[in-house]
Amino acid sequence: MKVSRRTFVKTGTIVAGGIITNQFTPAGIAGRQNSPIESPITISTWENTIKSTELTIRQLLNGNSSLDAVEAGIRVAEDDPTNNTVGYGGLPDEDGIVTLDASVMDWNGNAGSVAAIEKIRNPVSVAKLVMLRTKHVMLAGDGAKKFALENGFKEENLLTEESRKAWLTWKSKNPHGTNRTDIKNHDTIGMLAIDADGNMSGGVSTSGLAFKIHGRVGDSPIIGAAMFVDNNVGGAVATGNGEFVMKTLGSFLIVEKMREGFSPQKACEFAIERIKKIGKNETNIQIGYLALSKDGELGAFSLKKGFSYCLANQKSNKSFSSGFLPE
Ligand code: SD4
Repeated sequence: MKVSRRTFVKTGTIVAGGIITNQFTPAGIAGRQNSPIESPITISTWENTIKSTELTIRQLLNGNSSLDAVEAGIRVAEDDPTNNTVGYGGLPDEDGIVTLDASVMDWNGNAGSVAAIEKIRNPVSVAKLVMLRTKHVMLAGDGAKKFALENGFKEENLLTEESRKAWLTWKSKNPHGTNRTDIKNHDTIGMLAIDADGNMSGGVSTSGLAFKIHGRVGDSPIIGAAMFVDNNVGGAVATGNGEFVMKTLGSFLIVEKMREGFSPQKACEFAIERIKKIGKNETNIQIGYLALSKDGELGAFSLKKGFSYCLANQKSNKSFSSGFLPE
C-alpha cells in the first residue's frame, strides 16, 4: 500500500448561517455533514505532519493498537528538527530553554501527560509511561524529567542551532520579553486514531508558544483541553493559542457536543464560537480543532484561515486545508 502521496485538496465554498465561509473539506465529503471513513484511520493537525500519519496508519494496518500507533506517529514529529514547534528543534522560551508539553489518552479513558519537561526528546512516550506505570495523570518540570530518566530516557540538548539563532534574533528585538499571545509558530501535533478493533486513542506534543515566559504550560498536557477521547463517542484535538483552548476546555467541549448529537464538524464549529466569545479583543490568535467520531466521521474547523491537517486510512495519506470563519 502506498501512503506517501501528498496532495492538497480544496472542495468549495459553502454558506452557513448567512456567513460565507470558505469551507474546505476532504474530497467526496460534502458540506457540514461528513461521511464516516472506514477504520483504521488517523488524523493529525497541520499538513507538515504527513510523515507522522504515514507511520501511524502503517502501524494501524499492521494491527498495532491506536495508542502505540499514535505514540509512534507523534515521535516522528518530535524527532524532526525542522518542526520548530515540537520536540527536538522546538523554539525555546524567553530564557532560551526548550520546555515541552505532551499528553495521551486511550479508549479506556486512561490518560497521561507531562508539562514543561526539559531535555527529553520524546515527551509523548513519557506521557504514555506516566499513564501506564503510575497512578497519576500529570508530571511536571523536574519531576517529569526525573521520571523519564528513571525509565530509560536519555537527557539531551534539544536546542538546535537554528532555534538558538531564532531565539537570539527575537531576544535582540525584545530584551524585556513580550508576554506574547500571538501565534507565529504553530505546528503542534495533535493526533487521533482508530485501530482495527475500533478503539480510539489521542495524543498531543508541543514546545508550546515560542519565547513564552519560562514555566508557562499550555493546553497540550491538560486532558480535555488540547485532547480528549471517549471511545463511546469520539475524540478531539486542538492546536493554536492554548490559553483559549484551556479556558474553554475545547476538546472536552467538542466530545460532549458530539455526545449530544452534534456532528464532529458542528461540534468543532461550536467550540470555535465559544472561543470567539471570550477572545473578542485578541486579533492575533489562531485555534484549530479536529474531531473524529467513533464511527470515523471527521470535523475540522479553525478561527482563522490557514489551518490544515492530515488524514490517512488504508487508501491514502493526504493533507487538507480546513474551514474557517471570517474575521
Ligand atoms: C500551546 N497549543 O502551547 C500549543 C501551541 C500550539 O501549534 O498548538 N502550537 O499553546
